[in-house]
Amino acid sequence: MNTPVEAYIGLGANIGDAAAAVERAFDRLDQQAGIRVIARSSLYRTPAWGVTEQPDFINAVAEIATTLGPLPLLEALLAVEREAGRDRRAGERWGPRVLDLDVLLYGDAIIEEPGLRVPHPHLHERAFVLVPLAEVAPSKHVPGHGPVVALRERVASGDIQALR
Ligand code: PH2
Ligand code: MG
Ligand code: MG
Repeated sequence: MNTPVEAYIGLGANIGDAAAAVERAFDRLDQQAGIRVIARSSLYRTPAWGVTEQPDFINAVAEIATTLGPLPLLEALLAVEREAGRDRRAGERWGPRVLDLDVLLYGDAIIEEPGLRVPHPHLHERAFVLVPLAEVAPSKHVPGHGPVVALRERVASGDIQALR
């Protein structure tokens, strides 16, 4: 067995019972072969970023330990999204979704593959990611950008509300 890698997953949803979808996704992640959930952030209600004319999101971050490589990890996330009812053919970029799972960080790796860029290309500028990430991994260093706490201090987060 490979040595597990510490990785961080962003969870988001804004269709239907989004909080329930995110809670369930934590469990489903933990049940995937090669993925163990180490820490769960609180759930946060966040205004939609990008396409703003859509319902607020529920966002959270999971710290995981995984023996999967980056692309098999992505495949496992997509499987959990599909199971939750996500149909990627129907979705517009940045549009509403029943569940979105993104690889934010994979160890200290920098990955540029078709379909997978790590660190997540917008991670350093999005409060809806940085607020939950700072809750579980404040001192984690984002390759190319610096410590999570420093990034989190730079973004406006007054409109983000912790739920539980
Ligand atoms: N995800 C997007 C686009 N906009 N806004 C918020 N608040 N939260 C998200 O997770 C989100 C978004 C595309 O993945
Ligand atoms: Mg996303
Ligand atoms: Mg995604």
